Amino acid sequence: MTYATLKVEDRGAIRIVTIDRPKVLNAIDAQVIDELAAVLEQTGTTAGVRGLLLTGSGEKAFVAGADIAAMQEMTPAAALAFSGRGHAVGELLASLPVATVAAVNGFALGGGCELALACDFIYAAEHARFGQPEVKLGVIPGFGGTQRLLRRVGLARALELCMSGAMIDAAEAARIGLVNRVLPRDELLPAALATLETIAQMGPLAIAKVKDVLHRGAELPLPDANLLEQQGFAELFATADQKEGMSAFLGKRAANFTGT
Ligand code: CO8
Repeated sequence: MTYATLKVEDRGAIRIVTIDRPKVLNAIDAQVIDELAAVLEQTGTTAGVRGLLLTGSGEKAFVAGADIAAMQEMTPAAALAFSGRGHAVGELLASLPVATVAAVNGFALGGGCELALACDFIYAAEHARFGQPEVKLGVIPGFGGTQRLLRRVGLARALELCMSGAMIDAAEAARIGLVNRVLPRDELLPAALATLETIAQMGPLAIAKVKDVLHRGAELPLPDANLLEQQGFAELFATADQKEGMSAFLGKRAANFTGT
């Protein structure tokens, strides 16, 4: 399948999705959203894909936000629909049964920061910049930013970022827990790929389950979240992968997981 706004490449078991509108710093318009939704839906049902890396074209930007020119004349109803489609992409990312990494290779502003936040973790190049500058445009984040940022960095920092519109550098983003790792520019994609390849060696059902338990558990009261963990732990004992993983360990050999 080919896309007008995305480059999609499978490198072994890892799918690399690059948002490819460098002339507008990879700004997200409706076509980007639709194509992201299509590629994510397809990824969720493709057995061979065991990890997803999301990045932006060029060296300047991951994504500099939603496309301001495309939003300028939107009515409230159109803005609601656009935001809803953006949120659906965020949900698709969060519910993918494989690990997702945003490799942030420059500006991640507005919708770009929000898109990165919908990935399981964020790796950033040293020159990357993060921010939620929507208030400078007279609006607020509409792609999950207020809520995912709040959950990742806490209320005080989310309020400061969303209300000041200020940009922070990669080191500060790591300090506040928005970013997992900061890397020299040339090491960003190799490091993100290496992490995804390591995760791809694990039992795929266990990876899907632990991601689901963490994402869903984060929204539940602790007793309910702990119950979710217990159920997930127990369910995996009905799988061939649990038998294979434990007998491989005890037999001092590498596990051969089948995802069953
Ligand atoms: N939308 C449209 N075009 C953009 C955007 C954008 N978000 N960002 C940059 N561009 C364009 C510029 O207009 C410029 O085009 P041209 O060459 O034709 O003049 C080109 O990209 C290069 O940009 P600059 O010349 O501005 O480059 P600088 O290095 O001077 O500045 C910045 C880089 C700081 C990143 C600057 O471009 C900037 O501030 N961009 C806008 C950032 C922003 O405000 N983002 C938030 C947008 S609102 C949002 O994301 C809300 C999301 C919620 C809904 C989502 C639902 C899916």
